[in-house]
Amino acid sequence: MIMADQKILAASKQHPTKPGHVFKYGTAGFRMNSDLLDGVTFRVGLLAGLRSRKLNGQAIGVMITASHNPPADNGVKIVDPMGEMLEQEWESYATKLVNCDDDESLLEYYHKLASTLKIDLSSSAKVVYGRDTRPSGHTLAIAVADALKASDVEGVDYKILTTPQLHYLTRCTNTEGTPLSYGKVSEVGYYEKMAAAFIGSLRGRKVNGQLVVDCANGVGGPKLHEFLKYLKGKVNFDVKVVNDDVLRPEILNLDSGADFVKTKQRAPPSPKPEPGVRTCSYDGDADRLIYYWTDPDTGFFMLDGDRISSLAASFISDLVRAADLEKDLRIGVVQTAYANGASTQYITQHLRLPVVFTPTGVKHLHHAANDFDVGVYFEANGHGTVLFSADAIQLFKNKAPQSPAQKEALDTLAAFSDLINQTVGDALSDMLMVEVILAHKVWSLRDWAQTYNDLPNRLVRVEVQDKDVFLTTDAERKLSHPHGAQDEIDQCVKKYTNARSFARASGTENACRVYAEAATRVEADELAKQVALIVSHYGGTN
Ligand code: G16
Repeated sequence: MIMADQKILAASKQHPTKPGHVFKYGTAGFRMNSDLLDGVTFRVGLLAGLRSRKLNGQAIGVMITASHNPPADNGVKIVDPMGEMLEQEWESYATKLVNCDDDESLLEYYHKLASTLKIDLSSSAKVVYGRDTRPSGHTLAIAVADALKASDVEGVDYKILTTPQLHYLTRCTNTEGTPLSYGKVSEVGYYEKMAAAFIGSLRGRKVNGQLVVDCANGVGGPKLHEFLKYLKGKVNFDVKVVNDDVLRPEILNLDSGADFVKTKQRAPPSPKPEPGVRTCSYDGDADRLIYYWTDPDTGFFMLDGDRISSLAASFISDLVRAADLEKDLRIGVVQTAYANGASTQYITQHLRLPVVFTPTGVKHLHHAANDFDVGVYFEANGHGTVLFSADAIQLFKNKAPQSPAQKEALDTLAAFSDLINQTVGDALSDMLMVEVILAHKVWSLRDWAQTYNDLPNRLVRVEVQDKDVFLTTDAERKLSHPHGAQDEIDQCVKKYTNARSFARASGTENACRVYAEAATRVEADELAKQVALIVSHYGGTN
């Protein structure tokens, strides 16, 4: 046996996978109780090295996070060179590699992949990696490091980062020194870029009043504090950071954060919501964002991913019109089945923009958004961004303006395209984007909320014995399996006004999700309950 193989075998013995488990690269990589992840993460490290070698030594990212999941969970996912999610075909290689029964079959499959994909195992390779604040992240990062060392891959450990920062660093590493350079290859470079683009996009407009940011006691807290230092003395941005305690890992995502706000449809109980104050929540790894306020008269009001999407699409299409680029650029919006029907109607009928639907998972939305010159994509849960094509960015920077108004629109678009993270949804960048738009429009959250009325909706989590029996079709809007379940859902939906409902297995949690919307709150709640019962019946109650 050659030396290189011996090194991999020896290292693999230090990081065994737990027998009796089947692992799957899901919506956002492998995600589960952290006790099960050491061997999985080691093998993901091996695959990331192979991917880098396959792509001529370009850096590949590995992020260790379980985002919105409870503190006991963790996860690991691979990031492609431009900061996008791992190419789908490789997800199945990852699943197979991770599920190899023992060290020998692991090595065998590793070589099989190398030979079928024509990967030269002696070529150079690089992997950059980071982790969120979960205590288990530290040992999992060691598993990645050991895999890289054993397979002779250069590794750069960025330690604690938000997920979008790791995506940013991956892209910066691969574009450094080229005309496509995305920024300085450092965390500081990220803050500097965001700060300059925020100031550039505001173009002298004032951010109105205080913004409270709930960081879910995750990595977003310390990173936001750090970012704010880069604005000091340059712009007046009054931010109060709350739920930013990362020293007590057990409170990560507890009764706080974007997922809590979206699913419970209420503000985190702590700190006590201040009536009328503009507030937003990040999730545990700071890639999702939800806005809301508590009105002294009407109570809680949420502005979720659909609202952020329509706000961005409306602002950008107005600017594109003002810049006289309407005929040159195709703007489109990407949504999933979770999008509120009223938002889709607003975008297609009021903004007159096309909407495309994909399955859940930013990897799908990102891909579809790339088909437009300006592709706005957000999941209702607050995960998303806006992608600008190279042509669009060239036009913003190089088109000769015919009037001061056109110049203003072009300059704003150019700065705006720098502000919005082009690699993945990013709570910090998205928050700055929303703040810029509100400042330009001189809007409060109430003004923003008045653009359309959401259909009342409800999202329910249903624990079943076997979530994998639920298979979907039609961009997850219908169940193809188990037979009979969709018919029952259809019959149920018919009983309510303007109603829609669907069920699907989560790709990040051991549960199914049920979404329902209808003309009234009572009907939406009732429908969600009925469909949840159907799901429990077909999936076997836990
Ligand atoms: C991940 C994905 C999102 C997806 C969410 C929930 O988010 O990146 O695209 O919407 O999981 O997915 P599922 O319904 O399949 O569990 P995060 O923020 O948890 O990484």
